[in-house]
Amino acid sequence: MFDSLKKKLQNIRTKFASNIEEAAGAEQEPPVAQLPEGAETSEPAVQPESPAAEETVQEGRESPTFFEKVKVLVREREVLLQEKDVEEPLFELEMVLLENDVALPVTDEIIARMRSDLVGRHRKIGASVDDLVVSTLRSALCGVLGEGLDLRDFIEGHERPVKILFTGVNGTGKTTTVAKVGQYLQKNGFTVVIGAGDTFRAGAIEQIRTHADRLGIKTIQHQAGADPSAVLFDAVQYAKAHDIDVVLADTAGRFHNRANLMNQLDKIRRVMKPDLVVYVDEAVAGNDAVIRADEFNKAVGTDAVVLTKADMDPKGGAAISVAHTVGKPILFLGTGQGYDDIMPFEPRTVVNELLGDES
Ligand SMILES: Nc1nc2c(ncn2[C@@H]2O[C@H](COP(=O)(O)OP(=O)(O)O)[C@@H](O)[C@H]2O)c(=O)[nH]1
Ligand SMILES: [Mg+2]
Repeated sequence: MFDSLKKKLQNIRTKFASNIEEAAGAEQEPPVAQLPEGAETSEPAVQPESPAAEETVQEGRESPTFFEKVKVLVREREVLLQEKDVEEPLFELEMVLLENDVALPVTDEIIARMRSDLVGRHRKIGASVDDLVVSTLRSALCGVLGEGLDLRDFIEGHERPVKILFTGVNGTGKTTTVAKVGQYLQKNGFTVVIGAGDTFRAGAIEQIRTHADRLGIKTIQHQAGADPSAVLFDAVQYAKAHDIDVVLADTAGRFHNRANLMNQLDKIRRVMKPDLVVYVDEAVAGNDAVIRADEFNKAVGTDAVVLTKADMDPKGGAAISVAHTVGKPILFLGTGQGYDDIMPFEPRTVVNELLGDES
């Protein structure tokens, strides 16, 4: 997932780090070179950090060890970066983001955040300059990814049955996502019914029915060609009668600019009264997915986004851009064709994945 972007970000990190190291070197002597002097003069310099360190100090040794002093000196290094110190890596970062399908306004936002975090401020450099770079990059990326949305919390906070409508264009993975979300919710202790609301495409009812049967989820279905609002109304009635927690509504693919299908969606919304309208698109579509999601939201409203096929997307641009562009959170990433291949979108985890970092 996002391998091309990950690799490029790794290179950019090195670039930033070497520029910052250079700027810091120009400002002050390297800390190790200062050590002999500092070691003699800074008497009570050490604040023990770990219980082990505290023990050693309490064991009667009055002055800190050589190693502890190095740590303190390194930790206290500070640098005041100027625009010229980061101009080049910032430009490279901008290019990398754009090449990897991050939308222009989102790229601008990330660069602006990085610049304001780095330039003209006294920044402490810890044991490694890379830590400073990573934390700045992490906070810029988290800034554009927003908060995310935990579906379990959403369901807990709403009256049952919670009605979730899945919509978007054809072939992006709506039906598969409905099945995956069904299993995810079952595993999290919720009961689920699926409404087979794609009555338009040949074979669509059988497709969702097959998934649901495999997962032991009840499907409410009508004949092919039936009015999808009637099917989904029935699914909601079924859930009410059987104390089901969640109704998942599959629908036919549609474009926001096709009037008849959009009118049909309007009717579905009026009849089913969804608590959550989820727009599904594929991460591999990059900027197209972001533009479609935005247009869809403007045309009919969207509460959250699922991006499928993230497993096939080396770039990650849509995943980075869509929440900021549409102003709605990403709910899940689809990460494969199996029912388990779904990942709740937790911005920090995704950023850690991008930065190849577990912390
Ligand atoms: N690799 C991959 N394929 C997916 C994912 N989600 C869906 N698909 C595949 O995309 C194709 C279209 O999926 P479908 O659910 O029928 O799309 P719909 O037309 O929007 O309902 C199917 O072959 C799915 O197996 C995903 O996250 N990763
Ligand atoms: Mg479908």
